[in-house]
Amino acid sequence: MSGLAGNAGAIVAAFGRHYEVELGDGRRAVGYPRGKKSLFAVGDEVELSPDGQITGHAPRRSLLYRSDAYRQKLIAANATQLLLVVATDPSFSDILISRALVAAENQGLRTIIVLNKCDLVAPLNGARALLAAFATVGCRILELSAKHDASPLLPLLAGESSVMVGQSGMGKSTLINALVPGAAAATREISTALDSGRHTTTYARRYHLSNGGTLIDSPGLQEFGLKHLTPREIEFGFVEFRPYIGQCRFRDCRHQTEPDCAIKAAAASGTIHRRRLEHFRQLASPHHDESH
Ligand SMILES: Nc1nc2c(ncn2[C@@H]2O[C@H](COP(=O)(O)OP(=O)(O)OP(=O)(O)O)[C@@H](O)[C@H]2O)c(=O)[nH]1
Ligand SMILES: [Mg+2]
Ligand SMILES: [Zn+2]
Repeated sequence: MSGLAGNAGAIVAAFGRHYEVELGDGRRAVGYPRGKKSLFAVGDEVELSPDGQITGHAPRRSLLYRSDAYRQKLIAANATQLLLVVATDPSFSDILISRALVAAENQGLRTIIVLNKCDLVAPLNGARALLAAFATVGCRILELSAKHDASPLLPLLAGESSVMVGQSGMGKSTLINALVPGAAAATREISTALDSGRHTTTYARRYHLSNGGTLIDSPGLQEFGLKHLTPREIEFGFVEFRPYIGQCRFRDCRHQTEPDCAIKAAAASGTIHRRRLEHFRQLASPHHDESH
């Protein structure tokens, strides 16, 4: 590991107040942050003191995180690829996709949108219609059914450090179980009416794939706050806007109500999807940062 001596390894599970660390020789150790704050994420390369304190971490190649007015929530460090998992059922939030795309784009992560549960026929076309807004954002959209065959995803994960993000119940852990033999990630199977145990994922864990990639399962999220990003960084996350940037009448155009806005014109002509302009306007307007 570059720059780290001693007991060094990668964080493979994050429990909030402590971490599971995979050491260079394959052994697992428990790591504790020095202060109260959890400043590390799955994927971080850390150094442990003999008593398990995390004494340092290697520079990060990427850090996927979200933030609200009060705090940051680290999702994954050193990932190369984001898998945004949505499903035909239950329904998903499309602005949450735009939010996660902005965060990923600003950290140099490639994104794949996975539409899971395509075996459920009735809600399939509705889900596809909601995803149509993302057809021109430069990320692949993969349809599959984790329950029946998750293998189409596997070649896209080879050699990559991927992290799955999505709302609860979309099937992230089911995908893990389909792709990683023996993973036994807890999924939300509700077997009987008395079963109150909804086995929702409560902490992030990284798994090794047979093709050399790694894949992180993370707890479902309902919000993806971008308080840490400036309006320009949010704009940067809307890749299909780029050909039009600099073509508005005003150089500092926010693409809201300004006249002669090239983005607005592109949305009117259909080159930019109307929903994406709506998402941009909500995200770039500070008072609406947490609205959906
Ligand atoms: N019909 C169908 N159901 C699926 C499929 N994939 C997952 N499910 C079901 O969806 C439910 C939720 O799956 P999970 O894998 O626990 O979802 P999750 O995204 O990990 O949820 P959180 O851990 O709460 O974030 C379970 O009952 C799964 O059996 C699929 O391809 N088809
Ligand atoms: Mg889960
Ligand atoms: Zn404009």
